[in-house]
Amino acid sequence: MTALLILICLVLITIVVIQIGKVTELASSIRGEEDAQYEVNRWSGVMSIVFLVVFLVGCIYSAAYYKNYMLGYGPHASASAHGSSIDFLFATTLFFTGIVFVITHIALFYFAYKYQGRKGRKAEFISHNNKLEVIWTVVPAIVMTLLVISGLDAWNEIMPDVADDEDYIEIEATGVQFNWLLRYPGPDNMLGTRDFKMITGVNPLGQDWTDPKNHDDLQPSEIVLPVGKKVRVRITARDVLHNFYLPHFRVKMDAVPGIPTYFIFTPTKTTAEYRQELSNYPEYQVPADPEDPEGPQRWETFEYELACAELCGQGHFSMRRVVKIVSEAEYETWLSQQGSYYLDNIRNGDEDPLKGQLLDVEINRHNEEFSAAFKAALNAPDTVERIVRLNYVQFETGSSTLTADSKYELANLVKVMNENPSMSIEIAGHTDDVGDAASNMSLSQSRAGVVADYLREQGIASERYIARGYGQNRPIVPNDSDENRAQNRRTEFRILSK
Ligand SMILES: [Cu+2]
Repeated sequence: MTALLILICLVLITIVVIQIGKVTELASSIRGEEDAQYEVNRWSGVMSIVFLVVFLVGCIYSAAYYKNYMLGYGPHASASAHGSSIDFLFATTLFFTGIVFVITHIALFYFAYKYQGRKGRKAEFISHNNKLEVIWTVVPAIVMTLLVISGLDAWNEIMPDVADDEDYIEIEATGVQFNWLLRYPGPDNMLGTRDFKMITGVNPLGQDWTDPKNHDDLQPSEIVLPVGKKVRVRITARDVLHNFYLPHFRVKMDAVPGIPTYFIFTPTKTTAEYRQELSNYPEYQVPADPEDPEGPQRWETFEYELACAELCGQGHFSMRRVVKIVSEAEYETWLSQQGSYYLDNIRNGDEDPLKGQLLDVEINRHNEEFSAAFKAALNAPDTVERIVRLNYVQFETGSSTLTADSKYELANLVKVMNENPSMSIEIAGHTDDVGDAASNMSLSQSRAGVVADYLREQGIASERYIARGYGQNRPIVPNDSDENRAQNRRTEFRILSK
């Protein structure tokens, strides 16, 4: 039915158009064909001038009106060291192309008006004009050369890779449909190796866990960076083309599967500083949430952002990530709160090729724990609090044979004994309440004795320590669960004199 109606409409419109044409023809032949044509020419000429004025005024007005929406203008100042040179390049290009835009439009429409066909006027035939051709070739060539050279200059300034001796942070961003997988190098400042063949559900980047550089790598959900520090971003993709875009920092680079790219930039304004600048603009002095007029204003909730600037599929829009620029101290704090991806998600799981082996990162962490506990004990005001638990001194079940990994913790004990030559200690063994009290007592005694023997072998004078077993008499928590019993099975030492 609808189709039929549309068809009828089309037929009727066609008939109307044909009829109008016939009427116009008829009118022309009555008034004289030529005069009618000149009349149309004059009308078109006048309308060209009207269009020219309206169009140019509209362009200039809208450019001025929307100025604050453009990067580099109003509130959108750049927040990186190289950003201003890109903004300058854009402004310069806009200046020259703006001039050409205005001149060519004026010429186009004014000439159409001025040289319209009139009665008694005849077009002049010009085969060519050398002077004109030289002008319209040379002038654009000079301007283009200037623009290209200054563009190249800016590119060369922005794109060189970091030198080996430079102080910088390297992070990595991998585009995936539809997410950015971010990676930080951790305390060793080095990103571990990857291989796409190792990608699994729990190893989204295909990190090679046998590479120790991977053990401390972090995978945070947002980018946090210190202000004033050079950052090198390794950019890559796992499936299709993505684009790593930090608009406020004028950073934009394709993320290509199989071809790592990079971008180096130095943030110059913290998020807080940028918010302060935004607070000067009326468009940011409105409530961030229109539903909540009393809530924070737009400038207060502003965050820098990472976006994907390549239309990579349906969920493209969700590739937004928050970027925070903070002071060096805040950055260090944030970094120390991030857990290593490997230790939190892979360690001793099914996919851990190093299951059961003690790792350097773990040994370091144990050493740090020991140092902190020893320092606290040494400074404790009360002698009964001067106890350090040797968490990583462990024995084979039911025996007083040390496990191989106990040597690291024992080395810490030997170290502090050597560093504090007047210190004397009591080495204490404790068990849980499984089994009979008497055998627990003798087990704890022989375990404390093994630690004492170790100190003796390392050349620590024997009058500086005594070994005692307490059996199951001094639990630190009730023996009512496996975890608690494990806590009660322990070897510790008490500082008798400093
Ligand atoms: Cu994308």
